[in-house]
Amino acid sequence: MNARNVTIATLFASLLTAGSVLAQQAAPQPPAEDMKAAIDDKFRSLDANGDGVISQEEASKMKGLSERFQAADKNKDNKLDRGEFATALGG
Ligand SMILES: [Ca+2]
Ligand SMILES: [Ca+2]
Repeated sequence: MNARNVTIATLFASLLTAGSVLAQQAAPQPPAEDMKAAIDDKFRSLDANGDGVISQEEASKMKGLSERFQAADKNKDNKLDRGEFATALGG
């Protein structure tokens, strides 16, 4: 290995180290899968009658959801499906 290759190898190693430090700093955000699972859990716990949608009455059980219900109900059927519910939670 000549001097130039050693320099490149050293530079590359330091880049890898810098990259892993950046990855660690980005870690505090919960992984998307955890967020999705949390929304699923909340959706199931709110869906008292198990019909797969959140009615206005069911939405009233969760603090702050009633206020966002109309905006989140994109298809205006007065129910929140799983996707609309995720939108209401900002997820
Ligand atoms: Ca329901
Ligand atoms: Ca709807």
